[in-house]
Amino acid sequence: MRGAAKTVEFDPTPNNLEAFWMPFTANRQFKEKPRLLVAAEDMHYTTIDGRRVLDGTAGLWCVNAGHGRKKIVEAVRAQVGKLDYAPAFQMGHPVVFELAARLTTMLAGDFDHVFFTNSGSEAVDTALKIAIAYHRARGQGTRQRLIGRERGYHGVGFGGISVGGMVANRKAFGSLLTGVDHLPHTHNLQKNAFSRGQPGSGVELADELERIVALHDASNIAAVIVEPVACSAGVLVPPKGYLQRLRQICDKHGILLIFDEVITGFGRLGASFATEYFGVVPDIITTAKGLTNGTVPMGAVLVRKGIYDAFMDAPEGSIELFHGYTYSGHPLAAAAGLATLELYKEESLFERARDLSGYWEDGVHSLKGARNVIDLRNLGIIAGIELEPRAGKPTQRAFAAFLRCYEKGLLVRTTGDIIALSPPLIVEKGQIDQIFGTVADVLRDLD
Ligand code: PXG
Ligand code: PLP
Repeated sequence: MRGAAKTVEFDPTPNNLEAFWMPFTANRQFKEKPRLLVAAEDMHYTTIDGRRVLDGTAGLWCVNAGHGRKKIVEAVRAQVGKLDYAPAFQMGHPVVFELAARLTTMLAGDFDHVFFTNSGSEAVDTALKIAIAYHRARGQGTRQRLIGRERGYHGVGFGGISVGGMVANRKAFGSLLTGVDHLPHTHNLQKNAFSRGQPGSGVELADELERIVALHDASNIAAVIVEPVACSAGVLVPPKGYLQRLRQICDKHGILLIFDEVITGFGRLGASFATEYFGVVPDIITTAKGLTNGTVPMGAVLVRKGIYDAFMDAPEGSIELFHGYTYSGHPLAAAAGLATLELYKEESLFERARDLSGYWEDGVHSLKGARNVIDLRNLGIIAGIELEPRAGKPTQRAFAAFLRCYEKGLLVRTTGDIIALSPPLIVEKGQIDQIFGTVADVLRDLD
């Protein structure tokens, strides 16, 4: 006989919230005064106390088509009733092949193969492994070094935090991967504050890559990984010409360029991917989040022609890449992904985002002159509002703004003293007004 099960009844009082170790959260503070969401539809969350909250962040930058979309919900429901799980290794199921084929058609250029993961972090670690193994397969096994960037966020795997550049995500975790260098970040308040869209100053920061190559020699370098727009570190928009310059230098030295499009993919910039928006084609793209509209976890690595092929010289019948996850291409995620891509297309959501981006930009910059605002940044449907930190108390002013916005019915996200905004792409103009109106109200009253 099994032991008597502990009765766990859901009760939103702090005492019963103890067991869950929450990610990237001030656990003790949260559990003292929890913020719980119980439902969501389109642009709004419903809180446990029955309030409607406008989603200014698309969940965590992932719910690009808005919440509870019927098409996706129905696809997942149908899939779980038909095939709940299929082994991912040496077996397959039809939906994931369809999704992979569909994804490759969304990208300009010759991205012709997709590796599935369950998150952006796994996509990043997968991409770094593919880059190193690719060079090895071509007889250039000394190319092992990886280059990331200061203030980069590439998830939380050991690979991702090694190439990432956010000190808090790195400092407690030991020696990380060896053989990693970092480019300087591109944030420059003195020269670029209050830029609309891409800032004009800083293209030369890409030339730092030449210095790293000169130090180690290109024959030892596998790949450079950057976010086209560094979102997690506070919406750092690349200077004009910067990504183009990185591409040129990588080409010159045979270094793979990886764009981490976990956030910038699926319409966030008003184009399918940042590669399309900027007209710069990397060799590998990592993505996740909007791939399934956040409904079921899924990430993906897209590779350009030639990368997959380099692995296919392995002996017939042998496994070409010793890498994969139990849930790579999970049927529910694949079904959610297919339905999501159809929905994006049916509702022309990427075009909608592009058309709204001017109105969005005006909304962001209407905050100029607001109390404590030292910079405003925007691209596509993303905004960063940088606040002067409270003396000796970094992050507190922005966090206070987050709490007050939530009380006033708006969900925003903060990182350091920066407020980040990225609503679902179905956002209406009136809701854009509400977002910036609420932030303006909150900043007016916040010391
Ligand atoms: N790369 C990039 C560029 C990301 O933005 C990841 C990798 C990792 O993805 P997963 O699925 O493992 O979380 C991300 C995720 C925030 C925030 O508010 C950003 C992310 C995740 C959670 C919060 O800045 N980015
Ligand atoms: N740890 C153990 C003990 C396992 O057996 C497995 C998978 O079989 C893993 C970790 C990896 O899990 P996943 O494939 O879900 O990443």
